[in-house]
Amino acid sequence: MTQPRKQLWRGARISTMVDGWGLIERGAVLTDGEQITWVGAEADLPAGLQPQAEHHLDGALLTPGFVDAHTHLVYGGDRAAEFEQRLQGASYEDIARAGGGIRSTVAATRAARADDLFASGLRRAHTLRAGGVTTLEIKSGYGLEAAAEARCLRVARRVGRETGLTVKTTCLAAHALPPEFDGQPDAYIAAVCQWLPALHAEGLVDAVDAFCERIAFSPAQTRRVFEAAQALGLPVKLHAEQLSDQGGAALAAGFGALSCDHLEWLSADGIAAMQHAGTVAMLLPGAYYFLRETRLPPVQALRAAGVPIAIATDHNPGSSPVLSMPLMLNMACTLFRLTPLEAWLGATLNGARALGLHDRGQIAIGQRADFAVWDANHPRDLAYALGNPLAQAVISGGARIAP
Ligand code: DI6
Ligand code: FE
Repeated sequence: MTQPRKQLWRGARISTMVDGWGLIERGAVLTDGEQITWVGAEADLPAGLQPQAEHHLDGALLTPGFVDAHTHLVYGGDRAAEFEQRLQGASYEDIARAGGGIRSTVAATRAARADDLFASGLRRAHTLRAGGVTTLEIKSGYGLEAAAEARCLRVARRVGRETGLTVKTTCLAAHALPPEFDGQPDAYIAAVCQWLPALHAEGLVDAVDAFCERIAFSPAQTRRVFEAAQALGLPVKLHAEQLSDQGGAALAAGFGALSCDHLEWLSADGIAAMQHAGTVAMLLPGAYYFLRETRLPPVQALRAAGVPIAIATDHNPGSSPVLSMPLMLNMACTLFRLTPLEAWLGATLNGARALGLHDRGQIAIGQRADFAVWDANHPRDLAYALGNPLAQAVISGGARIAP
């Protein structure tokens, strides 16, 4: 498919997400290849443009594509039985300690064929894409051995090639202790640190993550993973303060982390450290909801400190089997009391920052031509709609990738 270089997208209501909603009535966007080269009111379009293709959007809403900057999209099996157990009173931590939870997904992932992991990952990515996602982070963390981690990261890359989505991969080998290392978490962490150089050399790692928690790894173990990442020049991020306050956010901020994620138990010290480092606070309302958590992340304190807030699906089989960014907009507002604008910024611009990307998240000159077109009057309509609004069109780098 050869794509016309210069394209004009006209007749849209545009929300640029520059200085707030940045609404432009009867707006137009000009793209050249993968980039936006002009945005404004149609009435102000420069004369003599001669685009090679024109798209009339009939008053639809055009927004930046969503950046889903925290997912565990590639895995085998499901955890519906565990969901049932939790409804009968077992906690997420109880199940993990009893060898279920992440470990059961690890067993199913190791047993799966790569083609099957790819097929299920692709289906999930298609669903996210239909809901306006153009950039997607995918973590490993269900292989927990060198070959299985590499396999999942390769599948993630393949999902990116197949869907037209930008996929950023994160190595989360320090997600849980695999059974063969029972009682030897330090030995497992040493192994993870040894795997990183080869995974990186194969081009499979854009960032390194860990799960710093009572049921996972200690701050000292997390630090060793971060030191190994740092030695390779890789950025870090952290599952921090999800179930308890381990001081993980401050540790990660000390390594200049791109983001700290979950954060229900984040302390004032953690907030200060994140502010100092410019680390994004990644809030995950799907996991909060699905685990029926009651402790809210400290949204007001994050706001007051000026820490950028992002939101994402955290799609995974155990704590957040959700595949809709519009639904996350709604939950971020209803559960975490973000304003619709904060939720949108979290799902676009700040999500991009959480991946270290500065070329997307707004409709502006020089940004990537990544956008979604909606049957809506205003972006707040998508945060209001409690469901799974689908985009009329999803464009990545100037090319239509859905529907
Ligand atoms: N926190 C989470 O919410 C996911 N991973 C993590 O570290 C859950 C992963 C799972 O339960 O499979
Ligand atoms: Fe997660």
